[in-house]
Amino acid sequence: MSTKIRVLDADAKSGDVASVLREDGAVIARDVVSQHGVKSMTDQLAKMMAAEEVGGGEFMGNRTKSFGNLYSRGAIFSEQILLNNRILQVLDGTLLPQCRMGDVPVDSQSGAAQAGYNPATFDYSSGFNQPKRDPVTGPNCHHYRLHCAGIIEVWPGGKLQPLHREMDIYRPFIEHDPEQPDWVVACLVAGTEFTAANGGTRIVVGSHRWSADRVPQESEATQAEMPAGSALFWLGRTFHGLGINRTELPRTAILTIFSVNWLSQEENQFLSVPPEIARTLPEKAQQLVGYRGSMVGWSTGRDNEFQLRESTPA
Ligand SMILES: O=C(O)CCC(=O)C(=O)O
Ligand SMILES: [Fe+2]
Repeated sequence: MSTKIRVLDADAKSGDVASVLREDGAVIARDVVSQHGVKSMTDQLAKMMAAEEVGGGEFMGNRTKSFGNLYSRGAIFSEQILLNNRILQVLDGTLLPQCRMGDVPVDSQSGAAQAGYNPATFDYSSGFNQPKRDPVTGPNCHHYRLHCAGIIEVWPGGKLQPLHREMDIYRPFIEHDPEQPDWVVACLVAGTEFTAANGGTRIVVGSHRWSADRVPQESEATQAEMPAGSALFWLGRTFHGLGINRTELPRTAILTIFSVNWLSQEENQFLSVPPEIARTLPEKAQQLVGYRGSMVGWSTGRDNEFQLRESTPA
């Protein structure tokens, strides 16, 4: 395993991106969003960002501007990120849901393109006696959905963000365990070029497999360097943090973190993207925001697949 962040080109198979992510704890996939897509997203937020003061507090390094509620700020974000097949396929390959969200490549034998339910499913109709699952092959959840999402600009000056794991928010209820499956995956789309000089995200490659007591040293981190439109993925168990910007222009990240459906979302998406806004988004985006149920998350009178719909009376 390399200590550098491996970079896969636009023509790499999503399955290979997911394999590197599972092996190294982070990976860069090039050209996941077009330059036009990136510009449309950053333009949409430009006015609001311009009105914001640089700050953000100690954990963010004191020189950032950031906002959550990303998917309530225009359908462009859903179009570019939540409906992005390459992103969804990488999530399918790491969070291992029963309900896949990306298109499955055409099966060379049957010719059938299979999307949706994984054949190795939980079968709730047979009661609660589910067979034991293999966490390495999954399924590890019924579906996955948004965990938190926003834009982060790093401005010149500031301090290093402490190296942290996204899973730390669940401590002490869930402690780091290198044998755990992946329950949280971050997908950061570069809104500007990322360099070592402008605060490219620091990643401690391989730290998802470390024992719980190992403390990361700054010298073990490598910075993500990539052009705008590339995506940096990291696992919820990988140590990382934003860097210091030593240039004159801000560095912009469009950060979407996803988690398995049975964990509580970090950002309360039902407040951030309330039903009246979610209804304006494509149905797949509504599911990914969290308007979807299973044995967890049901609501009486609602279609579990698309909970903004009334269910048809039996
Ligand atoms: O923007 C970045 O480079 C990473 C930010 C991050 O990891 C966080 O805020 O939790
Ligand atoms: Fe983070």
